[in-house]
Amino acid sequence: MKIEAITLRELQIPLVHFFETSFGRTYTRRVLLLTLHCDGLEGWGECVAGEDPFYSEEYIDEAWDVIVCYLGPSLLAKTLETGRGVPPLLARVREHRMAKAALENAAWDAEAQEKSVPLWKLLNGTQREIACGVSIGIQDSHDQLLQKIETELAAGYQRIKLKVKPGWDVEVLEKVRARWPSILLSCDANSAYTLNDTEHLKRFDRFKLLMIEQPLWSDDFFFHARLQRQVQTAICLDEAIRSSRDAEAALELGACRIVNIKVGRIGGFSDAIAVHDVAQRFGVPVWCGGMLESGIGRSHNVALSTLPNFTLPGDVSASKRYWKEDIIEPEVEVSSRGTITLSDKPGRGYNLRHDLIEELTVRKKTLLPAAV
Ligand code: NPQ
Ligand code: MG
Repeated sequence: MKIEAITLRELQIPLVHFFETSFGRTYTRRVLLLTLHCDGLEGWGECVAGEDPFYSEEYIDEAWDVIVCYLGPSLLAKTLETGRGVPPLLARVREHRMAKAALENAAWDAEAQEKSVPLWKLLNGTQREIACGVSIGIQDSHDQLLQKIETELAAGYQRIKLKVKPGWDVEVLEKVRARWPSILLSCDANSAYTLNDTEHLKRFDRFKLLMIEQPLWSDDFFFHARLQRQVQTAICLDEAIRSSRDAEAALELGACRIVNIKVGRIGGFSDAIAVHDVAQRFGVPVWCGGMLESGIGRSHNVALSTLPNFTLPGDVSASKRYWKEDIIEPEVEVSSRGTITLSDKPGRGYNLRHDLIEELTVRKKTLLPAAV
């Protein structure tokens, strides 16, 4: 596959319902999509960076810039055998993992089409049906939250994850558990606590949560290991795991008992698979996180979730939970048993709605190889 051109697009898509975490509230997603044009094929990738550097340091305007100035030019006019050929070409640039992932995943997307195999099989996925959970943001009231949980349980989702922060935690969990004593329930703090909150976090133990996700600093696993020795609930790391080396260090330290895998945060499918493999070696389950993706990123998450050690329900939910209309056809749909079934179609398995993509696009730029 020769990379003849790369198109960047920014889409602005309003969320069906705002999404609030310990770091803030989002109403509209700014989505960065990439297209690799190679040999008549188009590989698509999504950069999941946020609008602001709050979940991690990466954000969309910076990702756009580093792709235009550095990462794009490193790929242009190159010939690739596989998606795995991308990381070495981008390695000179430090970090910027979400920007790199968008390019690498677009190459896998193209490779699956070229080889006429489903992307999930190209990734060595083994599960034909994946388990889905939902992540429910902080609401304006407890009643609104309970209402939302009821709706998602009725839809069939297998696990409910609640966003928590100081002031929206124990009391909320208390009410939810009183109403639903035995559902799979977890919480995600997005780094809202410190070790000074250890006694407070121990109070979460009585809610029998599946896990508490990233309670402490976004760059830490040393102090999470200290916390994990103090609480019974399994800690899951999200933000802090950026590579397979991080995963190995965290697991050897005992910093967590579950790992969240987001292909953007880790920097692409190759390294996400490596994190999956490290966790598997340690006997630690993984699950697929979410970044409020449009259909491209969502379909890529679905494919990744088919690997064998994705044994817990992911934050991979139906398109319609987030978007009035998604940019893929069919949309990602979740069965009444809370599962998504993989198709045998070649490539990502979901077609693009080019007209809708065009309509939602607010800026677009095509990179071409430098003239000789
Ligand atoms: C998490 N996602 O697991 C993230 C955090 C998150 C589905 O809980 C804009 C950009 C909004 C990035 C909201 C879920 C975001 C975002 C939440 C990331 O920690
Ligand atoms: Mg998280």
